[in-house]
Amino acid sequence: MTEEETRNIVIKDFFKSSIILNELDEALKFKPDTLIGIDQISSEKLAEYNVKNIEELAHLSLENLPDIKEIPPSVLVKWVKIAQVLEKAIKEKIKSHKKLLMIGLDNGGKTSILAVLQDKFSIIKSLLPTRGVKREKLDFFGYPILSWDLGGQVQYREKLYFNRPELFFTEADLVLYVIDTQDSDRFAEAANYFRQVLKVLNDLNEFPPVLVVLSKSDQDVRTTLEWQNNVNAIKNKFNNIIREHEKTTISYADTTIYQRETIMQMFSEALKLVSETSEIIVNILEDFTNTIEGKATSLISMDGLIFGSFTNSDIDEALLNNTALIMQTLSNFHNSIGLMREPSMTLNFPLNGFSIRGEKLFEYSELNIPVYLWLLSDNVELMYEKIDYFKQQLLPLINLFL
Ligand SMILES: Nc1nc2c(ncn2[C@@H]2O[C@H](COP(=O)(O)OP(=O)(O)OP(=O)(O)O)[C@@H](O)[C@H]2O)c(=O)[nH]1
Ligand SMILES: [Mg+2]
Repeated sequence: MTEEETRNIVIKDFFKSSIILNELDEALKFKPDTLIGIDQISSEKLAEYNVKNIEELAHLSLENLPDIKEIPPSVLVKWVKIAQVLEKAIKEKIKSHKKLLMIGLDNGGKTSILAVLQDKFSIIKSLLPTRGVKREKLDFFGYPILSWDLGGQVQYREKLYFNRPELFFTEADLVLYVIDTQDSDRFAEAANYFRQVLKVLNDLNEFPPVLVVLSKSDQDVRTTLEWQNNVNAIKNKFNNIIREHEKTTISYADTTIYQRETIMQMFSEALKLVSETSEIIVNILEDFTNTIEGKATSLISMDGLIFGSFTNSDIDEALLNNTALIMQTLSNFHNSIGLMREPSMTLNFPLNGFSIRGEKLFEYSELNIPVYLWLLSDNVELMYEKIDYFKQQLLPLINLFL
């Protein structure tokens, strides 16, 4: 199957089965009720407000939605967002890869993070400082990425990147700015470089999301007061710089190469910054969690990519995600010694009055990686009432996410 054909199938998942899709861009001219989840009566109502097709639905302004009695505003918002994601996917025909820029001082841990992402643990010990830029194709869960690892030694920073910034800093989909949390002597230098990078992006009129990676947050170090002070010092410095750049979205994530899951979680965060579909996934999780009276839900792939989580309590979210990741590791081990994968896994906490259950929803990418829906609830059985509807809404989004 060609890539084009694959994309068509992904797009087709958003539509009811009755449509025939020949040319991708034709799809935008279809009536709203060709989409799964929009009924014919609502579609006719929308037409009265001059919204006759998916493109027009995507172009409604979220700040100023028409007041349609028969369609609750929260539902309309959801439809508009889905139409927007679809329009973007179709118009771009989805770029063949995403460009990831790894930036930071020398010895910060950039190349090591890329090695862990690719499970190349054995090369980490023998890594040398990166000379200039190293470009590499990564396949992250079937998500095609072109990483640009900008060696951080001072000669490259001063003589190469800022002399011809357009060669390095344009068209990035994501910037990971890596800073060594244990090297407090160099925080000022790292902040200075960060400021230069943001300035050059700004001058080029480029505003990719930026994730500040707090690297070398090793398990034994994290609990020390010194490390916590270091992280606060970094955030203070960086937040000051960020304030000068209101168009750029920035967040933080800490990692250590000694715990692969920290790198996976960081990368999941990063992908959420890049992908607009993730917000819709969280909306759908919210809907689902509320209808089945759960405390927290998460959608996680078997190799640890968290597509989205919903909860009203951060503690519940941490409890659910950490438990789920460990149970998945256990399941991977069972699988590796030849056991069949269980479609459902439950951990009961009878004294605490709740359970955590993971339910396999589907597999994604050509690698057939299982994706589990995890639920923390007093009554996990309720999840089965709505799960099919939920699955139908999520599947096309997951395929677009990647
Ligand atoms: N303790 C600890 N050491 C790390 C971690 N990540 C990387 N290192 C070590 O830090 C050193 C530098 O790592 P690199 O990945 O080569 O750093 P880099 O940012 O690519 O450096 P340049 O290529 O010079 O820009 C290596 O000795 C790594 O083993 C981590 O999470 N914890
Ligand atoms: Mg390097």
